[in-house]
Amino acid sequence: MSVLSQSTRSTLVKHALKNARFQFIAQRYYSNAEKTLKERFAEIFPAKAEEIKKLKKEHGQTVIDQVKLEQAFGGMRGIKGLVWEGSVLDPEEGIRFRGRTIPEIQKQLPKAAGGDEPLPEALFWLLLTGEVPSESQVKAFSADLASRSELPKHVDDLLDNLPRDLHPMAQFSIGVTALESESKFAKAYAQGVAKKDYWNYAFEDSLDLLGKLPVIAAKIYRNVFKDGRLAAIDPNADYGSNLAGLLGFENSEFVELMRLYLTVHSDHEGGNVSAHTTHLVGSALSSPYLSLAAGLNGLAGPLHGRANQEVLEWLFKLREEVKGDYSPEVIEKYLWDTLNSGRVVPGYGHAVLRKTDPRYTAQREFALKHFPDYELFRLVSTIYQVAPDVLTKHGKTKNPWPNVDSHSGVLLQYYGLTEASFYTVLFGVARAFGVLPQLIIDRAVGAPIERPKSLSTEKFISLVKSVEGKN
Ligand code: HAX
Repeated sequence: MSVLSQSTRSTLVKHALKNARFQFIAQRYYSNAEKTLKERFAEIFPAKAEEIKKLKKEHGQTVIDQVKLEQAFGGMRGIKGLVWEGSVLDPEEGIRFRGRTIPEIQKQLPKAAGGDEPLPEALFWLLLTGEVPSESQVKAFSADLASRSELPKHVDDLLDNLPRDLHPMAQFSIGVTALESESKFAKAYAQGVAKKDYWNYAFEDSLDLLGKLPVIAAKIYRNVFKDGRLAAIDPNADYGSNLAGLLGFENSEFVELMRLYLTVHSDHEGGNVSAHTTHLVGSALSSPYLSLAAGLNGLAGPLHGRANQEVLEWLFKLREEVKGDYSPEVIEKYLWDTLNSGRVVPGYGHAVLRKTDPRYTAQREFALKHFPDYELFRLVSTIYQVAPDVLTKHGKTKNPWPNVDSHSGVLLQYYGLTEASFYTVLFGVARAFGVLPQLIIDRAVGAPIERPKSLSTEKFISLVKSVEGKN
């Protein structure tokens, strides 16, 4: 929704006095556009909590899924047992954020002046409320986040004193954990605040945390790879622009990349390791700081977010070995060598997706628009032509198509952010945009502590015997 001019507003109000249709438009405008995110969420969530209560009461006993033994031993793949409001992942189509595909998000969300890419702050708003904010709302929200960016001295000092060879994701998780000292939720809980008010403190912690993440990430980057000096936050700039500036990049295309990157890496429904972990730890009423730090520790794994680093390292080895020959035959041989040595092809495969990841496609389109002839992009494109066939012939993976991590590193390389071990930190900043809205919703609707049932193999054997005996 765009900002209305003063004259359009007056016309709308005049018409609204007489006409029901205009009344509706005016109501929508005034109920949404003038409110802050917190005011809007406070208006919306009681109805959501009520809807959930009614659903549980009326349909709580309906059987919605059946679990096979192979799922219990297979990472619980496909079991419908989690509630996640922000996004749903379809195996064929990919992610939808509150019902919107990535191309729709790119069209519908507010953008920075002169920019083409969606603002991640607007996505946060959408994920939390289900509504697209107006440009003026996003601008105010960006300024709110920037105003929360300052780190406490002990976190600043802690990050400055970590060993430079400690992996950036470990540093990131330590920095976020140390912010626990700032938790308004933890303090309110200790003072015995009522359950119905939890969301208010989870909301404040989440926004404080979101505001501080670019500074933590950039401090790690500047300490480990540069001179340790950090630029100041611009209180009037949007989030992506501030993140780029803090990292030390001024190129306006890189700023656009950050906006796109943060948006597409944010949310991927609730079952992935980082989202699920954040939600699980939050369900014990750990603060948003401790919950996100736990999620980041999961994101740091090579089968999850660290795959973006693995992809780059794998690409560089490939480049070294093939000495400039990017012909499909040579790349096919390299892929087989990887598979025959018992390793996975990083950036390919997915636990849910069964087609090319639309997050990959969005990044590919960014490259096609800005640097179609870049050598590494051409290499990634040739791998995209060859790898799905090889992985299909190899016959193990259920999904031979590329995922988000297959492409992100190449975009960063082009603009000079070449240090691959830092890539998952950027993913972590983005993931906060997806998992923090759900934490706030969890507290607002009074979600319970998570506690699925586990059995030993022995118990599963007797369970299987008894079930099969009855069939
Ligand atoms: N290369 C080689 N083998 C692969 C493979 C790949 N890219 N993807 C899956 N397989 C193998 C699995 O290792 C598994 O082998 P085993 O039976 O020997 O254990 C078999 O194929 C079946 O796996 P699957 O059911 O298709 O996939 P999973 O749901 O078990 O795992 C993974 C999904 C993403 C972890 C997997 O595809 C993988 O390891 N991919 C490479 C790493 C990667 O790109 N990770 C990032 C995923 C996206 C993400 O979370 N980003 O953060």
